[in-house]
Amino acid sequence: MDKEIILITGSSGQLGTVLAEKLQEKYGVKNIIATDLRVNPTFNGVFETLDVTDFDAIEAIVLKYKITQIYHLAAILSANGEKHPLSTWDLNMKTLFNVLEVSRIHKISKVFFPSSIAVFGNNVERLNTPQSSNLTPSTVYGISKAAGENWGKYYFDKYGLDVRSLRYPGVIGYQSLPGGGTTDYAVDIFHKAVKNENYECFLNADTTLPMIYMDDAIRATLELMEAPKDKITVRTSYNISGLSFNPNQLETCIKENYTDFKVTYSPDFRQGIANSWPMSIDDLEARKDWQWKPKFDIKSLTKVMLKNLELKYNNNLINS
Ligand code: AKB
Repeated sequence: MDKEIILITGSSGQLGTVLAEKLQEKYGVKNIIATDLRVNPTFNGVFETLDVTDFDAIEAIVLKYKITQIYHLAAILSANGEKHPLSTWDLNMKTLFNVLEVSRIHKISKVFFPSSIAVFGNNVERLNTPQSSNLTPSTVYGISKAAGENWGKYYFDKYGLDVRSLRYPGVIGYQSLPGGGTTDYAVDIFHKAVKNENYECFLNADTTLPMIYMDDAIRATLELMEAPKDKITVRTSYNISGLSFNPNQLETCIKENYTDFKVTYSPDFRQGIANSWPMSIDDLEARKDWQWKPKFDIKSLTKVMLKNLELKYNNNLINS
């Protein structure tokens, strides 16, 4: 294998924080160039401050480090995006175009672009939503992801740029905090339980959504990126499934460990977004093309989340 030097945008975000470490383990610390607007204080490795809306700045980093692959994670998520629709569109698309163009010009070998279940809208089968569903997203974030998927395919078809993508469900991990999504409750609730506080959930108790545990999400990303090129039959973005649950089911699981834990339900504008999303995902193509299989269910996810957050809070590795 040729030496890979990998640029990550949005490396201080929820997924980027964990993905950067995994890529360091795989490719060597000095070969991973983490970039974001702000450094994550716990990150150890090569970091550059980067505003991905600035084409010259990203090009300078690509040239400086002789980058061979890019994981473009920087984006504004569903709930935050609804507060500023036009600037969210500008940022999500401008950063993607900069990454695609710099990759085309400098012959980057592979690009990863995260899409999301937010690309689906009200018109799909909400149970086991198929890969090939019509995309009518209800949020500006979802619209930008649906457009981004098609731009990735366009760059592949027209320029041969090897862009690969996953439609992530809500990602749940203890290592980092989510930043402004509709599925954020499923991480916040664990922090409250471990701090012995009550939780006020912004979705109704029976709102079932597709989710994925962080380890599964990272493994799916690496398995997709390592799959032989001729196995990639979906050039927009692959559906991937982890598990599905609603806030009430998660509350019940947490209460098996924290019997006094109390959750109240006070839905806000994010309920409307969640109602437009699938309840579960059919990921047949990912299973067929690169043998995708999730490992975590609601019980194993709850166990690992509580155990690791307890360790973090007890050792003051996280602010209360
Ligand atoms: C969000 O809630 O916006 C994200 C997502 C599912 O893409 N977690």
